[in-house]
Amino acid sequence: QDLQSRRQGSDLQQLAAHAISQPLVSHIYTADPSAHVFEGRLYIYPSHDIDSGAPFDDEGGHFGMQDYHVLRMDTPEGEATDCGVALHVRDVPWASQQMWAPDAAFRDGRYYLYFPAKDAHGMFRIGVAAADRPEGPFTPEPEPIKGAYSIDPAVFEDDDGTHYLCFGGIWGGQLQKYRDNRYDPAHEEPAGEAPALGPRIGRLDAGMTRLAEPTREIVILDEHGQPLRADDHSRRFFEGPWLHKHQGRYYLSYSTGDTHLLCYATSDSPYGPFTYRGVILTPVVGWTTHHSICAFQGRWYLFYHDALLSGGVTHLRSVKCTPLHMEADGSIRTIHPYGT
Ligand code: FUB
Repeated sequence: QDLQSRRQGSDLQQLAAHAISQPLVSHIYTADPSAHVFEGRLYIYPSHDIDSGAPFDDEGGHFGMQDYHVLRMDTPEGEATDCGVALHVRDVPWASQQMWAPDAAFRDGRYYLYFPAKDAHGMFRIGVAAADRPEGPFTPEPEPIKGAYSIDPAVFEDDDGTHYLCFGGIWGGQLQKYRDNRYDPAHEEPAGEAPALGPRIGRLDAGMTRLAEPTREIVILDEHGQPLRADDHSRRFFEGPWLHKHQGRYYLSYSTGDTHLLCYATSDSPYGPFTYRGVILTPVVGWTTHHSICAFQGRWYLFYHDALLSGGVTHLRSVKCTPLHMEADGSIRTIHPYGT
């Protein structure tokens, strides 16, 4: 992480001059943007980055976020409005700290915020909170969602109205401690030619606060139909899964973590297997990269973050938005956040 920050530190001014987009807001730091169109407007559900004073560590302890603010935009090119605090960790009975990347969904007149946080034992769990309005305030369920774990929830609504909860992140996100939905502290990230770990996915029930089935692991295949290897760090899943659908095909996009790429894979089922297709976004300033993909008035947009505004402080990030080009063959054109 230090190496990445140092390399970028010397280039910051040049990168800023070539940045393809500006922060949506600059009065607070925001990250991990999950964008949706609700009531004809764009609502963005980001993490709210703060400097909590926690020391840097490999588990992401320095990401000490405590609450969520929802951002609203009339158009992707317009001003973003900060709708204020939507949920605070002190109001979540089971959560103790680290309100990481959230997502939101709508069903039957209610809005739902899905969020990871550590419980009193230091384990990441995924919670859900409900509201009458897209911007909240959200009222949390008293317990985390049974059967969900790790971080980075993303809720995908299919054309038939079915909602799927997808989640997962390795290293500080603790996904490597689970096999077949069972936790074992002895498990580590697989190594070498062993298959890489995949995010988990399960259908939500109609009430949107429970899983309707045990989650399954999503497998990502290479061009030969083999699961991506654990040592394939420039392609394997790390964190930040996101699902969208284009021309009847499912797209899974995600961060490769220590190689700092946003990649994507496609499938004919939300459960996969998905086949790796390429890079969406080359590395941004800061260690993490995390995104969402959202259509607004017939055009696709990538919402992402970088740490340029804070001068490269990796846990003080800013969310941004840029058009995303889907090619005629269904591939996604690679975006370079600071020009080519
Ligand atoms: O924002 C905290 C964590 O950093 C997120 O959960 C990860 O996806 C990474 O962006």
